[in-house]
Amino acid sequence: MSSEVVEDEISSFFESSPPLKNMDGIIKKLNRFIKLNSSSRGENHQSDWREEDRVCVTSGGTTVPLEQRCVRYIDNFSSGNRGAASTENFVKAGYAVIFLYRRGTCQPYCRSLPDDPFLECFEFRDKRNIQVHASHLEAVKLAVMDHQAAVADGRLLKLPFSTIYEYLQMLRLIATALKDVGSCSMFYLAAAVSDFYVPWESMTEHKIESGSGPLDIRLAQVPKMLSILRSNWAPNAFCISFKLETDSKILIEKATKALQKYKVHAVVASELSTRKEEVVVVSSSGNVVVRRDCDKPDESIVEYNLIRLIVDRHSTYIKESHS
Ligand code: 9Z3
Repeated sequence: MSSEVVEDEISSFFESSPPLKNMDGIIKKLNRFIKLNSSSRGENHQSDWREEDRVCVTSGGTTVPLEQRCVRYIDNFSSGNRGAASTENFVKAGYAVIFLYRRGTCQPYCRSLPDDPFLECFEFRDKRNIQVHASHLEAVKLAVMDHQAAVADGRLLKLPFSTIYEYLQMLRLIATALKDVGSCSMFYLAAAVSDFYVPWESMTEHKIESGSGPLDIRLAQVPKMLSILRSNWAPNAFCISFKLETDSKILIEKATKALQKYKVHAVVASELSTRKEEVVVVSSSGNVVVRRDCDKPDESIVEYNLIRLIVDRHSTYIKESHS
């Protein structure tokens, strides 16, 4: 498909999308966050941006509404665990993180809390006071401290989405806002983005009637935004995309194709059932298998070594683009 056709498809996707609620508020938050993490380098410097690293981490799955006044939608498996764990490690590495996440999925610093934290973490001391249960005290303390420090230092901005429409419009806003940051910015696209959707104009407004027998719905292909992100939205940003397959035999071949097609700097390839154990980072400098190591506390999640590798590659990229 020619690049003009792709661009036309992308334009018509955005033109027909329902407008983002609170777009102005999101833009304000974004600009404030990006400014906070930059400072003027003085008159003798060409750029306004201090060389501080910023990353947009996308996380969780996008929904595909079936009705405009949505009652039903198509969803996918993504828990947001990878995005949340990666965000924590990027903050540790000194990055300011824009965490674009699916509402209701895993949050940074909450991974070690029980799934139902309010019910399990707290207990009544007396009728007026509740306290954290001793068994969860350390985990809650760490989570609250780390989260507050990241937010207070201006290192974490959380922006939620639900639908494919919201996700892609917000990604475009973030890319546009980060454009001037150039090579110091990174896109780490771990969200599981729907490949198919119901175009807004062909979607029924009201709840689909259930009494009229089997339902036929035609799903259109979601235009691949990666190409326009790389070519127009943020051409100088370091870009990491993700590939997920359930058949390990085709995983590396698919990831390699994506690397070449979208000209991203690396593709992180995961197989569904082993995604928490290992990933393969596919790039032009070869393929690297990254595993977790349960014997070392830090390395017990695959994201620890993964982010170290990605941060290292990003530093090299920044140096090369400034030389
Ligand atoms: C991923 O591959 C992520 O690593 C996971 C993380 C979604 C597997 P969890 O959220 O899982 O921790 O449960 N994300 C991208 C998956 C994807 O849909 N990629 C598209 C594809 O494979 C390309 S954009 O075609």
